[in-house]
Amino acid sequence: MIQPIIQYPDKRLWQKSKDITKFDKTLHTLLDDMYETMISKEGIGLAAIQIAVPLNALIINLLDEETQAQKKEDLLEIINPYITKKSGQTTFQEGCLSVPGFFEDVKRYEYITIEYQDRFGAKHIKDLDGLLSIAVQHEIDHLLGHLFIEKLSYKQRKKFEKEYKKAQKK
Ligand code: QAP
Ligand code: CO
Repeated sequence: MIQPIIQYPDKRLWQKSKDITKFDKTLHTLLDDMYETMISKEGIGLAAIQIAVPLNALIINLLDEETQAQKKEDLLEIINPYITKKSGQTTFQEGCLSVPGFFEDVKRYEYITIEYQDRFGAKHIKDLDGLLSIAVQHEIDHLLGHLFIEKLSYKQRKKFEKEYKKAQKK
């Protein structure tokens, strides 16, 4: 089922999510709901807390390079992730379904290594680069209770506040 997405400044976005211990039907329903909700809003990444569930689960579904469409077979479901290596620096114009309509350049690590589990509890280790590395860092920040707008420069933050106030008036 499509679930409502929590939006800034909802306090729940600042809470730390907890590790998942049961890889059961409840988890599978959560992951399926996250996927439906993300696709319905044309997102490429979503953390469980964005649909009000404070658990360490995130999904990513980047566009296929050739067709520019999202293929479900490319869907990554990442449970209980942590970054074990990070290096380099890259900048990308990020957005977030919890901060709709706002996009700004954010600095991230270029390369990361993550350890995580899949929906069945099996453990995986992956080296990531490119947009996938950026997306995973953005979503892991959600699990830790952080939003990309916290990483903005003073000038970028002023732009955000101005645009946010303007959008509220409508
Ligand atoms: C996270 O973000 C991400 O404001 C996923 O009006 C960010 O899917 C991954 C979206 C940066 C990689 C790089 C945002 C859609 C989607 C909006 C999203 C909007 C419509 C954001
Ligand atoms: Co986000």
